[in-house]
Amino acid sequence: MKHVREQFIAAPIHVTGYVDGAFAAADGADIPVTDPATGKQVAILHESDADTVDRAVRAARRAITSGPWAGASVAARQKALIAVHDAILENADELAALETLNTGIPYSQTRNIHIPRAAHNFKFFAEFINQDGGEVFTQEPGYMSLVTYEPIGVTALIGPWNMPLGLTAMKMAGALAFGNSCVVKPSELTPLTLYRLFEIIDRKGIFPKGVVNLVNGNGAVTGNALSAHPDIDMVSFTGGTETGARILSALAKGIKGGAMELGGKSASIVFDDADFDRALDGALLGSFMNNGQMCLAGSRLFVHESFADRFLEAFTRRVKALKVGDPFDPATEIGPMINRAQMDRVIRYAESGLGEGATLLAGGRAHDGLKDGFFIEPTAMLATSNALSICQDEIFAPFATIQTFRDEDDVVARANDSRFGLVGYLWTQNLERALRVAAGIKTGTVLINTPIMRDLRTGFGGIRQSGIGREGAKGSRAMFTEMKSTIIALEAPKMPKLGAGA
Ligand code: TXE
Repeated sequence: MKHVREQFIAAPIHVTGYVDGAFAAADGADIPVTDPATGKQVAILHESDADTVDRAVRAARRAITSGPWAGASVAARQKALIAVHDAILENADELAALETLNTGIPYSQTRNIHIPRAAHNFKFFAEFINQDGGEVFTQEPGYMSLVTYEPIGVTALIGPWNMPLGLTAMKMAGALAFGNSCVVKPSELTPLTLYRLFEIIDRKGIFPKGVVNLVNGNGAVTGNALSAHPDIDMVSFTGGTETGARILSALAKGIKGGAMELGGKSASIVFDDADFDRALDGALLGSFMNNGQMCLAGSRLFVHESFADRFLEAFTRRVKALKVGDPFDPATEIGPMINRAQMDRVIRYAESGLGEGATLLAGGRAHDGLKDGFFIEPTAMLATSNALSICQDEIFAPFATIQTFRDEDDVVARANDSRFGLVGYLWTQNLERALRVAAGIKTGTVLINTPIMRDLRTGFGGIRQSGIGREGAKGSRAMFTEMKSTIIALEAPKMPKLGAGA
């Protein structure tokens, strides 16, 4: 699959938008798209300007007010979703190669985890809408009340760069399953896989015109034009907390809502009764998978002091042994950071950690990797206090902090001492402790004795600055539908008759 790199460096592809069933002309500003492993340009992104965004939103509106998608049957929506699922799997090798080329995530992870999961989202929601229904209440004598869920309308789906296809596919699958149309905006850093998916969808003729639209470009231009557009009905966003706040203020002007899946700084607590090896393996995967660039990374470790020395020694040895290199190499465990700015930022965090009194256990520097790539050494630091910036800020990199603890209440308080609230990881073999601590952890998800597990039947999302809303079966329904209550009188209502005394 490495040949994909040579092919794209030799002939960078042109990425545009897809509006109303046709690829848009390459007319906006040119933005270079880079392979982070070599620093070389692999595509030219032609930015969608406000006019293109407006055409995309109008096409999406037409698609749900007239034409075959307006009121499309469950069977029709299922057929389209399964067709996307199949198309992703048929093209999995190429999509995984493009994802690796554009993000630097090891091919072993994009091919085996991310691309199959992107496909699975479409199958999951196709099955969910077959079972899903409204509710009927008959408790009030003389009345029947119905709760139905109607499509919310035109959805704007704005995605991040760390798992571009997988995370945005989840939004697309949910939005389309519940009968909406969408305008998708990938990150300007990583547009390749979604662009390729739209080419495949177009070639196969899966959706009627205007149901799925793609706009590409910077947040300040294309993203802003989309989230501030008066005719979108909601935004589902995954990305940084500051951007989420900006999008929410644009939505507030139209009294509209948004679902925000933002950053995290999740605590991973290893109690003295944990299975040592399982906790060690889990802590490593939870901090370093996907080059450490995961919103749900459990990279703020708390280790019980009774075996802290042994854990620190084993953890440090394994971090130093992580294989950094070409993400197309099957042996590679850590690829490059997404860009130079992110690489420099990680190194600055290691320096600030040292300045604040933390101890460097491993890494903290640039790594030779491939020439001109954005590689850093996987990093671990022993922190003296949870107040350090390396324990409070989302570094979004292969960077773990470790603190020790003695007391359960104290560690719960420190785990909750964060402006984020995405996930809490617990490692213990004591059931009572697991459930007691899980109840005390202030996050949207708690994972016990497992790293990075997602289950679409449950909801995933955060509290505090980690976001608003939950992605998953019923969470996505809440996000992508309007709940309507219809109340029917079954007999003449027993109510006062106004004006009946005349
Ligand atoms: O994301 P941005 P960035 C975190 C992580 C990372 C930080 C910043 O800590 O270091 O965020 O990353 C679009 N209106 N996460 O700056 O800017 C943008 O074009 C509308 C966590 O790259 O939030 C892109 O499509 N859209 C995370 C998307 O928002 C706008 C994933 C995300 O970009 C916009 C990624 C605007 N005004 C980063 N400005 C996670 N939760 O997994 C930007 N965008």
